[in-house]
Amino acid sequence: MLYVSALSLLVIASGPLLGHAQTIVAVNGTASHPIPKTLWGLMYEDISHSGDGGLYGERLQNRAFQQVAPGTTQALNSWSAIGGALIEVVADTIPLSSALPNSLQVLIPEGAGEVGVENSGYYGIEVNPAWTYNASFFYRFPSILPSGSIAANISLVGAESRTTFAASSVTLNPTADWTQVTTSLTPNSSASDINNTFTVTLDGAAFSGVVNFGLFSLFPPAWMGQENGMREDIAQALFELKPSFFRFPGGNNLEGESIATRWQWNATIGPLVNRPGRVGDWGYVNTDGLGIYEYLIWIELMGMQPIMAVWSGYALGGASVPEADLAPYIEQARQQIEFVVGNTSTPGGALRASLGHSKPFILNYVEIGNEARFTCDFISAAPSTYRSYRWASFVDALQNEYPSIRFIATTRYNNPVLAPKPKSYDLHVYQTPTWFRQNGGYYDSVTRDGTTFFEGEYATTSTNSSNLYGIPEQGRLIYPTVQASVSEAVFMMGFERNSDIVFAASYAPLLGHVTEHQWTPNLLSFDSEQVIKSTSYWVQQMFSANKGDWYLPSTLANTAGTLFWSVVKQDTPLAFILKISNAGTATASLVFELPSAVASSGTLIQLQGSATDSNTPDNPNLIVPVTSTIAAKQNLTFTAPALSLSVITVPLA
Ligand code: LX5
Repeated sequence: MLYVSALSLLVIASGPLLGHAQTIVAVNGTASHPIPKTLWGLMYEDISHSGDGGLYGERLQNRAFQQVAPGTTQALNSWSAIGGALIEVVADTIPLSSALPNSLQVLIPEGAGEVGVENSGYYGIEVNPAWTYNASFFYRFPSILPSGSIAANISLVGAESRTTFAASSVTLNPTADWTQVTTSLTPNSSASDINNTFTVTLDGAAFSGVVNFGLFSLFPPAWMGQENGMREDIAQALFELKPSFFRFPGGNNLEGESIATRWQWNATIGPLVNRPGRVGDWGYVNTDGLGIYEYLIWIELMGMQPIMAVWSGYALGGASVPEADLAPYIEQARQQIEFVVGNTSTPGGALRASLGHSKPFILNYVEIGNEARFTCDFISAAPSTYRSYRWASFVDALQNEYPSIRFIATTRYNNPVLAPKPKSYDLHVYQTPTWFRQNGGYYDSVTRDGTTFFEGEYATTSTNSSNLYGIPEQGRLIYPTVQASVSEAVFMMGFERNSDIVFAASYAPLLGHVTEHQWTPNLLSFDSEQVIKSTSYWVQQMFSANKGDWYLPSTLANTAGTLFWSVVKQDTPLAFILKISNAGTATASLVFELPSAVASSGTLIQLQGSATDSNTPDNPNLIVPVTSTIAAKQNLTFTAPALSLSVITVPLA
């Protein structure tokens, strides 16, 4: 049970000088528990183009015509013809690979001028003269061969202006065999907007006939130079959150609408020509260019550790694998973990080493499935099959193989009751600002029986408790608001206070493209050239960058109120860190009775705004944290502005 003491008595004293109530917060000098290193991190899945078109560095959409029906308009998604060229996606008679059966067939009419194809990217392409883009594609001449080598021009062009920002000529040899060409593009200037395209053109005077293209790519420098890596600005914004873990690959996007379309780790490794991609769970094709190996390398570069999910025998469309047929899926999960941590004498470890990482990756946490909690899901047998055999089947087999890994169940806590008893649960909540304020004590009364918790998904989705997943007109948020973010901060203070049992927590979803998204709000929104750090992003950053090492119990706040706080102690440099969330519309005054003498000044980081203020594409920095110096003393008086989160760091004397 949570540590409570005389401290809990909330004392409201009227401030003689201030003429309004002052909240007295007594702070205990004895820590109740250490703050886990893993407390703040990231929940990720490819939703709203978080992966393809977001974190993943590739700029071309539908680059390899994966998982599309040849001959359809949909198959040409993001592609269009230039000049008189006739284009179609075909099931190639000689596919580039068994994984990539489709190619883009381009007919160059007799006597045509410069004709070809163009790709509009993920709703635009940023043209940045500071970058050298790697560009490439595969080609073959399926029927008539050119009489000799011909030139193809690869360019970055203004979609409307047709201004050429970068161009390079490559040579196509007269061959019916798939051949890759690569080149680099360095723009001579930046474009005024993102309405730019990637073009490949040939001179119809030099050749008329058919050429098939496959697996195009346009890849600017990736974050930290990772091969086939991450988009720099998005990865950097995530890095600045100082996250300690990365939950992947999902979320729903792990599960697949069907068993066949589930996420499969082994389909996401090796050369890109061998990655078939899949129809993701959020209405678009995942290229799987961002595969398990790329995730793990990036997680390591970011200084995080993975919380990795394995598929657990259930697809979102409602299908559960019968118990008798589970073995190959359990084996696939075992091999997934072996790929991550197996030593090189194992097939998985050897495969990892062959990709360039012989040392096992860190892996302490593995989730069995995602959200096997839906008892209300009328089409789903998920909870019952998870309870009746899937949980036990997976965890028994995998725990036996990997005794040092902590396996996480994805049902509600003890609902349904699972056997064997899970050591950890991943709980999710999407709610209103009021709910988050009133439920900061969610874990306060949880029995301490060794079970630990990962709050793998939480966010304010709406201001309307009877319609949490509705539309904006019904209260759904498009972008986090100040009111939502300072209320989430109260729930996060509850994680700090209970971080003896809550070892990790992550807002969700993490990323969303402003043009095409299946869910709002998101922690970070982006388009093809800018990243919008939401007010909730800043709250996450203010907690993660000021995590502290020890939790100091203090007077408990009134959960029905609007003023909340937490106090932690940091070892290096030695300091008290006070967090104050004032979700009210009036300033509020507090006195912190600190347990020991402090320096005469400290640092104040403050996020403050009007309740419905949000950072948006038109005004991405409307609300940002402001840092200043603050006078300090052992009895520290602080006036919290309305609708604000304040983080005060006071060095000990
Ligand atoms: C939610 C929960 C948004 C998604 C799920 C995640 O973050 O993928 O784990 O989807 S939901 O509510 O539609 O199931």
